[in-house]
Amino acid sequence: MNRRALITGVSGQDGSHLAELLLSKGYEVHGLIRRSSSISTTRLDGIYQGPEVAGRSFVLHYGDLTDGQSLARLVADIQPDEVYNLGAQSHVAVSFEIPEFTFDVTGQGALRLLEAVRNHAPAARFYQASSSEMFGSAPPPQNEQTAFHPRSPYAVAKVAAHYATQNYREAYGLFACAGILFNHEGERRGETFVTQKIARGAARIGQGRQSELLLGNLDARRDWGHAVDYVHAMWLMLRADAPDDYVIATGEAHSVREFCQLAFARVGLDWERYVKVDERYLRPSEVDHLCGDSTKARTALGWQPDVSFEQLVHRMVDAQLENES
Ligand code: NAP
Ligand code: F7E
Repeated sequence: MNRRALITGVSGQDGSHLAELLLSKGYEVHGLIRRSSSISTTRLDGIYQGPEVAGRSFVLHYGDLTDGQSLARLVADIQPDEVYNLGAQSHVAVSFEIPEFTFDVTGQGALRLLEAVRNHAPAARFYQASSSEMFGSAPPPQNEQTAFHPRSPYAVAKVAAHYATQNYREAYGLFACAGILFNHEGERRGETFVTQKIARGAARIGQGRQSELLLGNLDARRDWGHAVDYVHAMWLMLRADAPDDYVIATGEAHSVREFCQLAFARVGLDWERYVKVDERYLRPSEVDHLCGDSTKARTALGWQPDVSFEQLVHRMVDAQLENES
């Protein structure tokens, strides 16, 4: 029998890569999507199977992390072997604008899904998408022992979801793991995250379609990896003998400024001529420096990233150049 997985956030960057990975391993994959007035499943175009496909291995279901009943029904009906909770209002800056909604989806949503698993599929293995944002202003390098100091409503919600995951493991014996993933990007990254904004801006400016790029804090430092490497780590965590939490990171941090320099150099331009700082993109409280120590995952899971920082920047800019042509 094929293993069966349920993925929330399947239409997002990570969800689409994870669905592809699991399908390639012979899983039957079920994905949760929200109803939207316009199509939100373009990242899934390559794997979509309509209801007319007999014995399909990829099935989308309507549901929402704010609707506990829909989650309970889906978990009860699907009886997944593995549940990956990737759904979230995942934009840090936006979380300052819609904190209640962010907490409902990103924090309480995880609790609703854990409750659905506990009640309807307690043997399922559960993955929670925790985040390096939980470390906030804790100095680098950050690892599993580092105390959290969240700096945004998004990060506060992720801390709540993280502790809920640990609590369901301890209280009910669920095989529940939290992956504390540092920033990971790629060709499918949403357009308002800084890396894609820069990749797209550099490509468009290089093609003469845009004249300048407005950004916020250029000094922020992040440990940026590639999403394909990181979804592999999620899958590895659920293969371990016992549930645990792991930091996933490259161990290298770069500033937003360095990302700009490499991205514009890819199209033969000097970034300083085109990038302008606009205070509207500054955050009420910022996370200055994230750099992860993923020794535990490398040792216990045998995980390591393949894509370097330079390769990541080049792949993102090249994809944007193709999009725009
Ligand atoms: P993403 O591209 O923003 O995808 C988020 C997904 O969540 C989308 O499929 C979105 O659906 C879905 N979603 C939003 N609200 C929902 C709701 N109310 N009910 C159900 N689904 C909902 O995020 P990502 O970069 O793939 O990240 C995946 C997960 O990892 C997120 O939980 C994120 O917070 C976390 N994380 C990301 C990073 C990173 O660097 N990428 C690092 C650490 C942790 P729509 O398509 O309909 O909007
Ligand atoms: O910002 C600075 C900004 O929005 C990175 C999410 O996936 O990773 C992501 O959160 C840095 C910040 O990602 C702009 O102030 C400068 O310091 O790309 P970002 P993030 O906030 O790190 C974590 C791990 C997650 O879990 C989240 O879900 O870049 N920055 N200028 C800017 N950021 C944006 N978005 N736009 C700018 O114009």
